[in-house]
Amino acid sequence: MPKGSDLLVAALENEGVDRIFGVPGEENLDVVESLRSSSIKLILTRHEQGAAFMAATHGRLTGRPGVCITTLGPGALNLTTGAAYALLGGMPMIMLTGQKGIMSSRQAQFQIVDVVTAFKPLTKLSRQIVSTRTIPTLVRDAFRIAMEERPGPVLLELPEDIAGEECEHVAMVPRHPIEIPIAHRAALDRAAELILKAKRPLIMLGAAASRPRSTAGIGGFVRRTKIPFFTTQMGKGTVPGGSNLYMGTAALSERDYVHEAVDRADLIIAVGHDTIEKPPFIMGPKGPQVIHVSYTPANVEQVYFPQCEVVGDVGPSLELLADRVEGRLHNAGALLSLREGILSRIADRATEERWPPTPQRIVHDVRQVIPEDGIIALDNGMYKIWFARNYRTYVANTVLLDNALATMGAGLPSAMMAAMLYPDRRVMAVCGDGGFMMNSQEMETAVRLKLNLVVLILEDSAYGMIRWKQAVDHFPDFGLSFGNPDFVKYAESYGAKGSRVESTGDLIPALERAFKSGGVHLVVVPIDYTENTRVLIDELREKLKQVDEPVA
Ligand SMILES: Cc1ncc(C[n+]2csc(CCOP(=O)(O)OP(=O)(O)O)c2C)c(N)n1
Ligand SMILES: [Mg+2]
Repeated sequence: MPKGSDLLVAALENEGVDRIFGVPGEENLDVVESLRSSSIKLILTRHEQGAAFMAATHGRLTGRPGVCITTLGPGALNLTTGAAYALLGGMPMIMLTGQKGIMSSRQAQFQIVDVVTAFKPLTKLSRQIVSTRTIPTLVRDAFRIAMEERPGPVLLELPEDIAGEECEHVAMVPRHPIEIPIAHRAALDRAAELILKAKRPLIMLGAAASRPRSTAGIGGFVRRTKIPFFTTQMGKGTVPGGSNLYMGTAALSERDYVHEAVDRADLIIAVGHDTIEKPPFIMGPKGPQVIHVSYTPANVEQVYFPQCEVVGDVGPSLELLADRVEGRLHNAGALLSLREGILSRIADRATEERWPPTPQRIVHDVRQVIPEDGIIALDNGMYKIWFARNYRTYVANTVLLDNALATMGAGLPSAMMAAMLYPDRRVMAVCGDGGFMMNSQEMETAVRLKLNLVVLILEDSAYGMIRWKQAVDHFPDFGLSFGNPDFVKYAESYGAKGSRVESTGDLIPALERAFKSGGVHLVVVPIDYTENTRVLIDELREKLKQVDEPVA
């Protein structure tokens, strides 16, 4: 006779799950036993947070939920940051947590936390499984909810007595495809009218534009309308940055060079914008009108209140919108004359020899060693702004950055997931010395899994972004510096390789050597963060003083 845990694992197989990440506890042992004879691989991590970041990234990259498993109480609570990462980032994920038995209680309240309630604000659905018979339907429902727009995390708690209970076999619920409806004709007509009237239109690609299902249709819209576009941090790559319509990425909310185009636009077609991102521009009473094109309606914010909405499956809806305006847009390229000025100033100092290297130089050199389909996964720190601003992308989802929860600690686990899914592509984690140490224990997991992965650590012996903000706000330098382990020895102690870059000219060769030697390779380079103030404060402030002439 099957047990509850057998039904759970069969239901996961029914969903096409091939890996589960996590740290089991004694309450999960029936599930572990059921996994042993299943087609699903159990991937142990060294902290539950790493498991959640990997599972969420699986969802982000494939559109199908990644799955993670933990014990009750302490293990489950270690998933909170990963749950928030998936919730804000719109990443489908299933979290399976154990619990003490619910039919009798032989350990009183030991380790018991109301996990289901604790996760309510961090998930789309958080439920306890109370009977074996409901397992197939609950699992099917959990996957549907996690995947449907807006995607996100779901938690299912399986008490150990339900997991171990013998039961009749219950049939699985077959999967079937679900199409997302296309936007209403009236909405498309209204949007087309605004686009046809616009004198200086601009497209913005946001976080939801990077969903695996979105990317094809969006490229077609940009090509057919020939309207220049910029991206948010999480919208990078959906349309190649090599396109001659790319105007830049809004890594700051205002005043950056890309905002020269934004400020002059009279219409912004915001594709897939999700206001969980730090605002890519600030709407005001006088600024451009905005058409919101996405899977879900816009939420109204002080800084984002679109005047027109096209809600539906983004790719096919944009195709219909392009049908209405293609060949009739006389002002499509009105803002293009700004492009060269924006991009050339962004590239400033990208090849400077200074030691330690500038952020611009590091971004430039990383781009040289990553092929077009290679993936970089960023942790959170000051360098994220520089990568968002300066790194050109050619393929969707080749820059995995988190501009939603913006948590530290996700860089290494998300890169590991990318390396598991795409073993033939180059994958690099880019981490600060602070963020790397938050989940550095997953180096052991990466070595055990025999991943090919380069981890680039940018060393400033500080929580650099906060230290910079402290200086910008005229506080004295205090409380944000630390010491580091010897990263080369640290890597070697895990059975990985390690190397330290000793001159600016050695960064590219060191990264090349790391990729060519294979396995897990940690490369450490110091970074000169004086550019943060020189460019992001002084230079941009100076630019503001210049009188901006309208372009058309
Ligand atoms: C989990 C978490 N804790 C704290 C913060 C706030 N925070 C944002 S960036 C940062 C410093 C990052 O330091 P590091 O990883 O060394 O990168 P650096 O800015 O120095 O390049 C901190 C503390 C955060 N985003 N996430
Ligand atoms: Mg640092």
